[in-house]
Amino acid sequence: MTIQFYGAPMSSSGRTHLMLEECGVGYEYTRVNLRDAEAKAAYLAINPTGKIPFLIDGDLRMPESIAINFYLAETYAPQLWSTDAKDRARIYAWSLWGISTLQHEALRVLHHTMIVPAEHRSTFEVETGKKNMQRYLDQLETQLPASGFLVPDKFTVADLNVASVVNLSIAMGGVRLGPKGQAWFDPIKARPAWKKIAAQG
Ligand SMILES: N[C@@H](CCC(=O)N[C@@H](CS)C(=O)NCC(=O)O)C(=O)O
Repeated sequence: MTIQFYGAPMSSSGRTHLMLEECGVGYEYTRVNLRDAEAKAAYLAINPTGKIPFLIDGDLRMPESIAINFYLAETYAPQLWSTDAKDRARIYAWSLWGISTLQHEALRVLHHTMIVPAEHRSTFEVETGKKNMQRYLDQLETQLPASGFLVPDKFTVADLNVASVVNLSIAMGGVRLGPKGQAWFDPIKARPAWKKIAAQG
């Protein structure tokens, strides 16, 4: 049975879309227009949380981009996973750092520059978000292993998960990667899967 993937461009589903491409597995992509009330109502019947991404693989129905990516790596792309418990711990730690620590600040900036109504936007929130994003990108710079991969010695789903959040952070402006971070990020953006998904917007 073909994997069903629900998502939309420029959203949290991007990292799952990327992961599906990295896996080279067959899947059917349904673009969900969350701004269209009728489309959203139809989608709620499939995924009651209404959030994207959402993945259906046989009897497995799951939300949460990072969890989906772990599942896809373990099931379809063992080269992006690890059989070693300590390396898996590193995959979890980096991915959760990305989604909860770094992305929290990127979303703070996003909300106060583009999402909330103008009268509720706060310069303080934007400046604090940018300051914290830079602090975390500086941590990435100092903690990147010499191998140039987050989990020593191999490219894993952790690199992909964190790169997706770094991409959002840089898009928010006012932050930059250090030389080691840039040398880690550039080859990820040059991967065929990244180029394909980026071209779709
Ligand atoms: N932590 C979730 C976040 C999912 C999420 O909030 N997705 C947004 C789009 S970026 C969404 O579906 N928003 C629609 C809604 O909240 O109804 C993940 O990483 O999958």
